[in-house]
Amino acid sequence: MDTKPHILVNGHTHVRYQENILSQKELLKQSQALYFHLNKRRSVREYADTPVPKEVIETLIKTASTAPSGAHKQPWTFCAVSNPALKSKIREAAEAEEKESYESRMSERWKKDLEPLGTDMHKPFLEIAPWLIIVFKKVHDIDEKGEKTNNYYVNESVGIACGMLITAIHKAGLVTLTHTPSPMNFLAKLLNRPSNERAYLLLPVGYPKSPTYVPDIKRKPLDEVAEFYE
Ligand code: IYR
Repeated sequence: MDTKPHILVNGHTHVRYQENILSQKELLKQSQALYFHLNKRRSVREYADTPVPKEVIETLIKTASTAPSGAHKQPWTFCAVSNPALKSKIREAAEAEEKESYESRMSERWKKDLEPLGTDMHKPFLEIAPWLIIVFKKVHDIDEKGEKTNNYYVNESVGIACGMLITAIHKAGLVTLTHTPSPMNFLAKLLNRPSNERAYLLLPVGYPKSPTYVPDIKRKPLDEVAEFYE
């Protein structure tokens, strides 16, 4: 058997993948344990103001940044905000957009669909949660010479990274929600982001207020979300 630690592909080093092969019994156990745990995840809108150490947030972001991306360009920036004055400015601007959305931009049908979730234009979590992570997508990059370079499948890549961030936050015992004030360009202005970055998603991160209540939603069963072709 060939057990070289690395090989060359198109002149580039490929290192050996560190495989982690489990027995079928263990495979089932691990996959079920993760499902059981992730099925408890809920979008939480009420937060405790209990601090979360910066190192935890750094680690969560490093985890998200392990996501696969088009041509491994990692076209994302995670902006983590704990500064109270900045959080207040974000809340003020987000609520101004949300007011406009709830009062005139969103259709009656859309608002009806949101009724069971109990959302409205008020976003106190933007000030109460100890951290806000604002995820920016990089529509292109800029090299050392100031020239534009390409990124690929940017929305897919950043969406996957956000999914991994949400998973990491839940696994750490913290909570979040996917907040999408729309339009989101006020975030690039408030955070002084360069012209190649666009706000993609805002995730408050913290401990849940206790007690807090979440809508009694049901998830679709497997046969409604999957088709098998065997
Ligand atoms: N962006 C608004 C509205 C909203 C839209 C959807 I779709 C939701 O699932 C929840 C809320 C807000 O954040 O309130």
